Amino acid sequence: MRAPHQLLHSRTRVKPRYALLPLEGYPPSKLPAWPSVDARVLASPALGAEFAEYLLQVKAKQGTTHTADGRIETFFYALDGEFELTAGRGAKQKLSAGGFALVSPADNYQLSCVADGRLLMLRKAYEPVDGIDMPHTLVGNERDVPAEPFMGDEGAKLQLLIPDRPEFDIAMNIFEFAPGHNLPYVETHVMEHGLYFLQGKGLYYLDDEWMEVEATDFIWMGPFVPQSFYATGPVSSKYLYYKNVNRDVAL
Ligand code: UGY
Ligand code: MN
Repeated sequence: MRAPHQLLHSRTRVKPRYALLPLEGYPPSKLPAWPSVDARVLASPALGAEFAEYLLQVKAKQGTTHTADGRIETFFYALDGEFELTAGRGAKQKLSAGGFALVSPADNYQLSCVADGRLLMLRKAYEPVDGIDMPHTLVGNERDVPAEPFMGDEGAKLQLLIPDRPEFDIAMNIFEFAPGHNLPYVETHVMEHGLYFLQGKGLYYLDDEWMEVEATDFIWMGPFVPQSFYATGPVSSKYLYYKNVNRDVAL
């Protein structure tokens, strides 16, 4: 943390189509559903996003109780610490580092913290489609999800935490790049991203500029923002990102 008398340089960028938020400058606030928990809203409609994403710093015995509204689905990913989740009529499940859950809009849930830790939470209005059933709650851990080379590059591995099936309108993926590896092109697409940088550092291309990024940064990428990435090292770079998928354009 910078001493108060030092110069105020910042990598923070908030633009109409993207945002880079290094968390060092982001003070926590409180949410009614998470009593006493330090919460940072990383993305929301106020930024331009069509979803909400949060970083929650949770202490043992803190947590939340949620009543299903049939509309909002919620994704959790444990960065560290230990949590217990009960969703719908399912059994109590443990979430520790790398553990994740996508809770169906149809399920009540209770989440409590057993050992202090950080949780990423993402909320989105589920987009129903006639003839496709809403998915059930899904719980897993990244260590059980296969990592596939991206477009043939063994140094760029992609894990899909949520199956790519029509009932799911959300992808939550982990990308890991060995030092020196990169996304193979500047991609531009209708889907948006909420990206949390888990490990390492590198250069992110957003719109028309290269920017330095590192672990704990958050990036929002709106629809059609040109984007790419180089991992610089010395350790591999790893990020978890949200993407809206498997739905047509609403007109
Ligand atoms: O899935 C994606 O769109 C991914 N290749 N984007 C990204 O990493 N910025
Ligand atoms: Mn992308």
